[in-house]
Amino acid sequence: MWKRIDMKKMNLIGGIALVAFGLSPKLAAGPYADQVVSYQTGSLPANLKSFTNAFAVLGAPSRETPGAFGGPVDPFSPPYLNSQLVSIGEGGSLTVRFEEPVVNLDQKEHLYGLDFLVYGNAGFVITNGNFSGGGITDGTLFGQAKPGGIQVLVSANNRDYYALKSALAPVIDSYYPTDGSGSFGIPVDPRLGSGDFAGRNLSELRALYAGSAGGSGFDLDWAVDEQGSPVFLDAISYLRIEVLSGHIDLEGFTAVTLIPEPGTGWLLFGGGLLLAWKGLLGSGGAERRKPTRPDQQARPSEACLPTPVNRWRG
Ligand SMILES: [Ca+2]
Ligand SMILES: [Ca+2]
Repeated sequence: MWKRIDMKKMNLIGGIALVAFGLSPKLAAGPYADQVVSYQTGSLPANLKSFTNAFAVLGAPSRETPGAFGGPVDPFSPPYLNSQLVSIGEGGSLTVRFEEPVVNLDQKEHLYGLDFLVYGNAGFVITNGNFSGGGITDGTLFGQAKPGGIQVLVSANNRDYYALKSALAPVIDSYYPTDGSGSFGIPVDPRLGSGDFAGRNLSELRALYAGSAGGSGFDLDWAVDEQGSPVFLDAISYLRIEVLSGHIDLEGFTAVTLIPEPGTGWLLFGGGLLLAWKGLLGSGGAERRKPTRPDQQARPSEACLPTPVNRWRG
């Protein structure tokens, strides 16, 4: 069971000073990260020295980039301003807190069993030279983080942290580029790889996204202790990103939206999936509920991708 801790009990963990930045004024209760608990910039490249506003990751990621060179955020046009992103360099870390815990549910209640999403600033490379709306990608990315240099850890109490380790764990700030027209909280099918996106234009990418706003999806079932043994977590309130090498740029964190109950409204997405969403898209945390502990919880070693979901339960 998780329990909320008093954020005034700041202390030293692992030699890293935890600094409470307080709540950002743009926030309200909901599925997004609510508070920056600590931020260490690490070693940032010179061009990212100004990307140190950790508050940028709180609340919902951008649907639009402001300014003269801005416009809608889509998989070809990721956010790029230091008001939208925070960067973390080698040796750095970022810890955020969710006011409403992120619950661990299986694929019957969370699409693909994923429990939270991390949004970065990677984008699909345009390979046909059309940057004015008719772009086509070869499925590769620009601005993405390199694999292997990042550790994602979670905690219910800000004391006991567990790494999320699995062959299935994605690289963050990589696939899947953010689409501001999609729904934050809905994961992209994690089986989709670069080849699936090759030769696609924007509307075809959106069809593959099937209503998702992109992001990298994580399953709390992937938690392991220091010995590498699986740990069952039914909910967490703290999320820490540690950068061991390279750097990453982050725009936000979202709990995964509950798959709705049957008969609560139907919506047809571009991907041809018939989806039922309670109260339509982007439902807040009020509809998330605490899980009961499953009798049979998949262990990370045996975790597998769920069978194709082409119909929501019911
Ligand atoms: Ca899960
Ligand atoms: Ca990046």
